[in-house]
Amino acid sequence: MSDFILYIGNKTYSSWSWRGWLACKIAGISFVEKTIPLQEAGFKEAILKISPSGRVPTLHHGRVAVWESLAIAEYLAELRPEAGIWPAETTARAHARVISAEMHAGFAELRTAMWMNIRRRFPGKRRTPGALADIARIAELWRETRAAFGQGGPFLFGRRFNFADAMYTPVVARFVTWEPELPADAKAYVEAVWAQPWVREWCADAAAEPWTIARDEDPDRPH
Ligand SMILES: N[C@@H](CCC(=O)N[C@@H](CS)C(=O)NCC(=O)O)C(=O)O
Repeated sequence: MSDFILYIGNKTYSSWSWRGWLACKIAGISFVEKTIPLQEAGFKEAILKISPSGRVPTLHHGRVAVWESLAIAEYLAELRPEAGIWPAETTARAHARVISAEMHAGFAELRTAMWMNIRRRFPGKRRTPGALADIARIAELWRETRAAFGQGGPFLFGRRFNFADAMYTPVVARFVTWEPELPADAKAYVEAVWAQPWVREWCADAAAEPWTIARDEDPDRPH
């Protein structure tokens, strides 16, 4: 029995859960996954029992509780420094951390306008000016990162999918769902991430989930 427990929301909708789950995969730990379906009866009370912020993902490891996605990655990087959660080289690692922090703290317009719903396709909808500005910044950030560090593979830091890629994986999912116009290099990155085996595993699990959040099924809901 694993001594790591990762609490997550529905895989279809819970973008932050995905990041925490990918951190566990990259770290190579064996962990028990416990799903608290968001918006189902009693979900908030259930989350508050395991996470003081009332949010998921939350990782429990013995007496340690870590309830922020970025902090989960940092905790696992300390426990498993060899796993490649961050790049090994200092400059690359600094860059991976800064673009991960930029994702963690930003792109609110994109996240509000084009929410994550892995099972649906809403092409062409919700191209608000703010979302398009966030998308342009993300495409630029991916381009600069790959130009500086991406040689030798399709991911932001080349061959290995690391936590910076994990931070942008739910953005990739949004691009697959909402199909905003993207430059060719961003499209190539989207395809590489979408084909990554852990990404496929999560999407297959999402497709099999029984829960639906009605609000997130309507692409024309009020902004
Ligand atoms: N800053 C947090 C964000 C976590 C978050 O917002 N999680 C959402 C699910 S994707 C949640 O728990 N929502 C519960 C709610 O809305 O009540 C992190 O990085 O982990």
